[in-house]
Amino acid sequence: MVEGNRFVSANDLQRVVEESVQQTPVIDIHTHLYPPSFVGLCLWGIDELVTYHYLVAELFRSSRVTPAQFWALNKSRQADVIWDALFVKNTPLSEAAAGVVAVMVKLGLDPCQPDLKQAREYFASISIEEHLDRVLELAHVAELVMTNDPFNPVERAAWERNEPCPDRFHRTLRMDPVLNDWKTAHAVMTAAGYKTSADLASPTAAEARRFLDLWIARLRPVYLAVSLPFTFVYPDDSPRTRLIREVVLPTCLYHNIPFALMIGVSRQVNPALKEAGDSVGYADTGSVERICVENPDVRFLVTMLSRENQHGLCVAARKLRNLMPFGCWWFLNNPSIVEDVSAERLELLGATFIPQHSDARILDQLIYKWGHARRTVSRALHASYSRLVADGYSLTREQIVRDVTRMFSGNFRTWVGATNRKEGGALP
Ligand code: FIX
Ligand code: ZN
Repeated sequence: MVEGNRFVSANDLQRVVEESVQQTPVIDIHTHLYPPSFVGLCLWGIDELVTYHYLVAELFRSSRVTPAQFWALNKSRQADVIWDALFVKNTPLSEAAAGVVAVMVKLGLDPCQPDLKQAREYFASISIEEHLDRVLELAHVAELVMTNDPFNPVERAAWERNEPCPDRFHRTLRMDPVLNDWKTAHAVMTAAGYKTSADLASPTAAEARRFLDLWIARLRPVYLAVSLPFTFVYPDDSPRTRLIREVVLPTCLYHNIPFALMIGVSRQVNPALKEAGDSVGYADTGSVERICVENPDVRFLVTMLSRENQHGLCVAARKLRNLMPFGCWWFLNNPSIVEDVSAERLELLGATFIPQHSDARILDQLIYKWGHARRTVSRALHASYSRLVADGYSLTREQIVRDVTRMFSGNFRTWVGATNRKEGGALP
């Protein structure tokens, strides 16, 4: 038997690791969630769960309905079509479908119903405020990080109305329009009175920074973020490289906040699927190394979408102390891959990475995305500790809890809060 600082035996190891992983609160560093006050943006409930874009993509493989027919339906009819095709006529085997099942079971609902009647009655009987608390408790999520886009008119209006945002919902600033669609970003900035120009001529950089400074003062983001295509190359002679060098990185340095790069998406390979139409491509980890080497005082959070990029990202992080790998993003968010990637990261980086983020778009998803992530991460951790104990190391529960806490919140807190970096403060 083991307690506190006494050594954990090989027999008890799996149970102690699972308990530690299950009981440790997490900071979910990348989601698309909004607080209840952001009406229309805060998504929850069975119809949203079942029409998640992952399941929309899967619908068209198990049904004869066409995308045009599907999009012509209203939300609840879309949910009925998906429920029938993926949960009634087929076994919910995929991770996304199994996720809905896991959420329903945790909420006391029957996932084997022929329709969504029972589930809809349940969600109609509860308030979002009480549901929010329950979901965060069930998922053991202490704080989460939003994806905030000041170029999105609906969201911009909500912030300009000063909609209340609880502290546990951390903000970010999404740079996708600035770095992937300057035409749109330039139009929004110009409409807001900033003297930017399509060709980036002066004073575009200074004006764009002024725009970001205003939104940083308004949202107090924990990081700036961008998703980048798999073709991303840094540096090159594109407007993107100029905007990164003249606008985004100086802004990160000035406000001492990290820059998150999410690299490897191939947007809209099948536009008929709308949000479900994106894909993946193998990206250049050399670009990650070069931007980190070129900017030693900027802290980078990096996740890469392609499975084939995971090893390169791990090795790059061994060379670059301002590079924090995080999460098993999107198409990697599957138990077999999360366990594999986490095991490799433990072997190459110890506990100096952030194992997962949920990317949740619907509040309820936190329940299964963290339930499944904790299960797989604890398996990878158990394998690493087992080897250590088998080699004769005396491991304590306290050490295990310390490692898990570091990966689930400590690394992120340091990354976004470390103000002493300039004085050469050591990484934790
Ligand atoms: O760029 C992103 O933040 C991606 O996560 C999303 O675009 C994507 O649609 C998603 O929801 C992945 O899980
Ligand atoms: Zn995302």
